[in-house]
Amino acid sequence: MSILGQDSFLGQGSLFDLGDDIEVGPLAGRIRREQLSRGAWIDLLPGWLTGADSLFEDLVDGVPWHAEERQMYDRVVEVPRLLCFYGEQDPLPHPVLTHARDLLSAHYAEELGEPFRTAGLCLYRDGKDSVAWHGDTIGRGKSSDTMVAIVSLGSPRSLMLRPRGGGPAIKQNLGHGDLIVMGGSCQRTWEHAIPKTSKAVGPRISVQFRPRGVR
Ligand SMILES: O=C(O)CCC(=O)C(=O)O
Repeated sequence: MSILGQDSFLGQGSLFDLGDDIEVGPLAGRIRREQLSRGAWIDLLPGWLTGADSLFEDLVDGVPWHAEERQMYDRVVEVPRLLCFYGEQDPLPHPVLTHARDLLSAHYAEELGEPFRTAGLCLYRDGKDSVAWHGDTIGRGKSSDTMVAIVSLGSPRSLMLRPRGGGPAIKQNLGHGDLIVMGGSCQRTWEHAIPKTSKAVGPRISVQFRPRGVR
């Protein structure tokens, strides 16, 4: 029985893509940059990770997901998604994620000046799971430019971005295997969120690679 309450999440065959080999391809010449404002940007590469159906299932079943709680006024509420954080020394739950992190580190080495070191995994079980507007402002993201790279797996969800302090939001749809890198000042001058949706969406896993100290 999986954490999602089904015997086999993809038991009826591939829901997402048809490839067998789990792979991430080269980034150079394929990833495209979109400038936002105030020194923020996003890089996008749809379908970067291919053949990821079995990866998705492995992560659903193999990652030690846990719920977190937070204080909301006078109540403690459960954060509406499941989480697992892999620190610098922790082996990642699948070799393709290690490969993805290393490719990202190599591609952005000069611009970022340090490698991606940690991985935060989030499981959005359905459209009721979400994350509110925020920037990753713990660590370097608070005061200087940094990068957060996200690989999205499973059901498509919208990542919303808006300038901190006001301004129109932009919507980035993230599908199975898509890569988005938020860079420049994005964590301190913009905010991002995965809103709830009333659409009948299935589960999604987000894998976020960050440099040391950024959360
Ligand atoms: O689900 C996502 O891709 C975004 C996650 C996120 O912003 C976070 O965990 O800080």
